[in-house]
Amino acid sequence: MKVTAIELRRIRMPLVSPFRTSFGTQTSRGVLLVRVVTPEAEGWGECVAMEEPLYSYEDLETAAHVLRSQLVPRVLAVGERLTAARVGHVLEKVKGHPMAKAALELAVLDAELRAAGRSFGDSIGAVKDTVPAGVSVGIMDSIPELLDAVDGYLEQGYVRIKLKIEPGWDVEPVRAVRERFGDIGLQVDANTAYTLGDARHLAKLDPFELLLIEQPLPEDDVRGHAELATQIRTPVCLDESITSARSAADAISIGACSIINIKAGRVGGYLEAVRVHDVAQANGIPVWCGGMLETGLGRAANVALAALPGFVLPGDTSASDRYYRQDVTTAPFVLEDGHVRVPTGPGLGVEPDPEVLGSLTESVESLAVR
Ligand code: SMG
Ligand code: MG
Repeated sequence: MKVTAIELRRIRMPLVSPFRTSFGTQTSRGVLLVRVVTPEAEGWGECVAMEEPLYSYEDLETAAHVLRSQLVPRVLAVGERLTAARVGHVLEKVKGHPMAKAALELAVLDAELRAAGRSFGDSIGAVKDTVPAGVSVGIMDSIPELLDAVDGYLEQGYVRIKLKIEPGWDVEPVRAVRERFGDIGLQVDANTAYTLGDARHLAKLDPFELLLIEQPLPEDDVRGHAELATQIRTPVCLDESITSARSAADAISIGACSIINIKAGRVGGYLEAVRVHDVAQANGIPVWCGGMLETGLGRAANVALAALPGFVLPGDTSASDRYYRQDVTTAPFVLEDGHVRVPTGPGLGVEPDPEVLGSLTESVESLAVR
């Protein structure tokens, strides 16, 4: 494929409500979008890095830097033999920066598929028309506030609730939600806020029959998760620790997780995300699709990924209005009976609205194409 232009665009989207996790509070989402232009079609990729390196070490600046200085030049150097399948291989020599790599690969893949008139879902093996939607609920100032928020989401039809937890906000909020709402699908996410020394405390979550506890320990403490899994009854799910299909195989082999949260940005792209899914499926490990507060562009790809057969748990694939009053795509993702629909049009199957995009844009950088 011949690439005639590549553009990096920074946008800012106000969140409908602040989102607090163990590493901080967000009131808006800064997003880096990658646009790849070819004579036949253009493609979009969304970089899920955050403004600060608190979820993982990447941030919007490091992503833009490595795209500009390393990733885009390497991809362009391939010339007309460029295909989406080659992008991962071409970028392999550059260490790290999975979120930046994933965004570029997605933009190339989207352009390729739009040119071929093929949907992203079909190309990666989606087998469902709709996927069940869970919702991730941030840490709140008080339990009544949390119960109100959860009540609202259940009212809208979300089929699973995930509570963000941290030391000081764990057993009591979980107890309150269980007592008030009964037998709902309920899980928690600690974003690395605990240590193995907290095992006895985390075992206090056992009576609440949670679907899983996500990433309680630091991302490099894979062995610690394996040990923790022997000390608590709640199934251990890894998010931050799983950075590739190989690391998934390793974590599974030592019993560090019985469930995996798959995020394409964290593993360097959707094609590697599919390989993580395949490894998990071969080992009988259920997976679900994580979220990084994506716009409609990244959400389209996530919803398609969540339609693969091994995604047997509801994902953090909520409707657009859970995050944004105005999404960047012409049609927002909406909840239909607790599900969101997998796009079927060419490529990502969604279109950015030029006016909305323009109004949200902070900067656009055109990268030179020889
Ligand atoms: O996209 O609905 C979403 C957010 C889901 O909780 C979510 N993501 O660790 O899983 C996670 C977090 C990472 C982002 S927190 C700002
Ligand atoms: Mg998580």
